[in-house]
Amino acid sequence: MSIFYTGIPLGKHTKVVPVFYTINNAYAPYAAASINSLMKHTDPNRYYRIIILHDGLDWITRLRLRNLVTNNCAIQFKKISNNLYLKIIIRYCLKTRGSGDYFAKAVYYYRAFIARLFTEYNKAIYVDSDTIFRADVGELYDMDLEGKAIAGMVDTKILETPEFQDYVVHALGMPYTEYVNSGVLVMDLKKLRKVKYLSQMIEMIKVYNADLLAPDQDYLNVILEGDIAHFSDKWNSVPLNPLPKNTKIVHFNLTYKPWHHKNIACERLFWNAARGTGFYGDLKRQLENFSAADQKAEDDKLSGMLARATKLAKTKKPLIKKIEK
Ligand SMILES: [Mn+2]
Repeated sequence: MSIFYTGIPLGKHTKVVPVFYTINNAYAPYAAASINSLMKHTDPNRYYRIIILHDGLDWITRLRLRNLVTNNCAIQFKKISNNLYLKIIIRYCLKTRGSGDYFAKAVYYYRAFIARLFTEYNKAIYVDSDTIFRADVGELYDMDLEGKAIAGMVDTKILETPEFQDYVVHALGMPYTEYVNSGVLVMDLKKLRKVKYLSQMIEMIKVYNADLLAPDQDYLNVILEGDIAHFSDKWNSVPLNPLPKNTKIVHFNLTYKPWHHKNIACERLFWNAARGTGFYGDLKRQLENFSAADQKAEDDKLSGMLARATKLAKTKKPLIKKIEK
């Protein structure tokens, strides 16, 4: 029996869909809304296992998250700690700027541990906490990866911003038309174990020590270049108004946060999912308390990112490279 056994028998449910989130206490309210929306779109003939990788959640947060589960779903928590690789990542995060609060936290790197830590699974979904489901995640899970290590959505934000395009081409040394957003991923865990994804990333951190724009997402793209399948943006869509009918996951990426700003497209979807999670009041307070100073900090961060993208793109050779063995 796995040490993660949660006590809920599989019974007639034969198809288990493992879905990973990586969060800390601060991200828990958004993850709760995402999980709530996921639960509302499950297939009764499937069994879902939500696995939360975290750095220490307080008991009330765990309780609220546990309370979200329904009949054919289990939730389990795994604290990532006392790990040599994690120590290297934390040291790296402290030394480098990354792109500020949105990306630079060590918690984002937890997704790199999934294949290595969860050898009982051969395939899994990873999803950011700033997402809302409008369809069964099992449908995405069933996607045929055709031998590739992961599947993701080519980053639309990148495609429309020349500064980011130049960054990907020059600083990462890859075509920007191949660069995926890491907010929603289908992972072939067997393949990721085979290519030693995590140790490759650690090795590159040690060798290059590069101050990248979207660190772990950049590593993911460079390490797995050519080994990435692409899915449609209906599975990882920025909030749009009107939202195309067949959109299956809305990703409130970058500054599109309904808990910071009013009149964000698709905000109703978010608030409906947040209701009943136990975090609704906290989230409403975040919205009310978002100040002019917070707004300025956000604007500065975004323009700072563009300026850094331009600066980093001037490099003569890529800032990181896959280490061939
Ligand atoms: Mn995100």
